Amino acid sequence: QEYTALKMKVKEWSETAQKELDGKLPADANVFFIPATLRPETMYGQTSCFVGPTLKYGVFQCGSEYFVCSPRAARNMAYQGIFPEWGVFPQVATLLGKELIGTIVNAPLSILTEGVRILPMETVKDTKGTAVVTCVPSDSPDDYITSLDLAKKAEYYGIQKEWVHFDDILPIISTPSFGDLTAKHLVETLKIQSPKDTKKLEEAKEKAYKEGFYKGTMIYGDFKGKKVEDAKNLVRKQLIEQGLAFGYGEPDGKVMSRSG
Ligand code: ZZB
Repeated sequence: QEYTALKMKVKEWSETAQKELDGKLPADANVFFIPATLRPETMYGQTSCFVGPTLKYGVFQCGSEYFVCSPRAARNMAYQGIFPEWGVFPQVATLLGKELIGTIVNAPLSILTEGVRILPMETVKDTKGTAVVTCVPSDSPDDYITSLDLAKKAEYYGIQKEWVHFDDILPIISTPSFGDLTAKHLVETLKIQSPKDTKKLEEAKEKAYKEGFYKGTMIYGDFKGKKVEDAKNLVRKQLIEQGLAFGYGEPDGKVMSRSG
């Protein structure tokens, strides 16, 4: 599974993270949240970035920079030549996802140029990607329903409703069957009520991937007018060339067990 690992630079830490990190990082450190995505062409529509509130995250030193992701992902990266020394991924701090909430990060290519917030998503898995998930409510049904839930129950989640940016979702991709806002269309037609409707969300995701990839046309960004099939790699290449992303491969079960 080849992901695009995006570099979202920290602009301002949450108060709890700031306290926890005090003395562990240089004051002017360049720190990045690293979400793993299969949809680089949707990055224009990022509205926030999710972490699992009860999951453990590490801050890892990578040359002169620092990455925030799951320890599992950092380990994998260290065996893909992403860290300067093979197999070495120095961890300078550990934080719980909930301590990171409210942090402001820069979202490359997003229309929200002032940055987006780190928000909680209870369904983030520790066993996939980097355990950091960038939120694109126009094209990801999971992101759409989670954003809706966060906006409705902002107080319960200890966040501000404005952090969710749910009100004016940017259409990025047009498809014949689902229109310009694929995720909204699927959540509504499949009657998905909550981020915990796992089965329906799985079905929605499958449908969104297929329709988007094979029939989608870009209606926003540098590759407006192009088919998603073509734009996907063009956006990925652009992000990598600008130093805003890198390739990250998910080792599959077989490879893992063979190598012990
Ligand atoms: C942005 C994005 C925009 C995504 C979209 C999807 C979609 P898959 O298909 O199951 O392999 N993701 C990544 N890591 C995790 C995790 N640890 N826990 C939960 N979700 C995770 O999943 C890959 C996608 O699931 C990734 O691509 C990421 O969300 C999320 F418009 O990044 B994506 C129809 C999907 N559309």
